[in-house]
Amino acid sequence: KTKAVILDEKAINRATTRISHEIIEKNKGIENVVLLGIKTRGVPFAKRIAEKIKTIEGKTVKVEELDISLYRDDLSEVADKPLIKSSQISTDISNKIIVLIDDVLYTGRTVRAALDAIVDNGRPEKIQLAVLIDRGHRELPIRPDFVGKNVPTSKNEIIDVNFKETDGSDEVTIKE
Ligand code: 3GP
Ligand code: 5GP
Ligand code: MG
Repeated sequence: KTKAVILDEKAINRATTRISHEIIEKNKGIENVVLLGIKTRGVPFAKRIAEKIKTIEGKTVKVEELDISLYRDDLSEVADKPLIKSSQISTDISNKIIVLIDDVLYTGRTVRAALDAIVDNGRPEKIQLAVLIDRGHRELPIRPDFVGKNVPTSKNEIIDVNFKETDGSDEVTIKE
């Protein structure tokens, strides 16, 4: 019921800018980097990072999309098996540095499914993970390389991520 704003538009923008710089720094440029956004909101987030990288480095980084659907009982309960609906990674990812990008990291099961999809597609040089919000409660040994904000949550809380592209405004809130 109660809603608290975790990130407003400016804070989302700053976090996106910082993560973009960190991706460039960690990889000493973006020569071999491909951004892989997890649908739905990982995709607009990935595109924003690509825009920032273009502004910072003057170079275009490829953005691909991965569609993973989850069996679950409700919004806060994610069941065991994230399902890869369709994965059209159209780029040859062999020897590329893949940066997986999602809005929220929770149990880690979505990322694990994404790793399967990537590995099925080729042998990347490295895979890294960027998320806007890490809400904790991992059930697998997965940790993000780049984080917008760590937000300790209880399991019945929900992080509401709104982007202009998908929701008309930029705001991240927490509610029960
Ligand atoms: P997304 O597709 O942008 O990630 O899963 C559909 C949407 O429901 C997700 O949008 C996400 O924002 C929202 N959502 C809120 N809580 C949860 C949750 O616990 N698990 C999942 N899978 N999605 C959640
Ligand atoms: P995981 O597989 O790590 O449990 O969950 C990650 C996926 O579920 C992400 O794609 C994310 O969008 C969604 N998710 C999990 N918890 C939340 C949440 O509290 N808020 C939102 N917006 N998405 C969530
Ligand atoms: Mg998501």
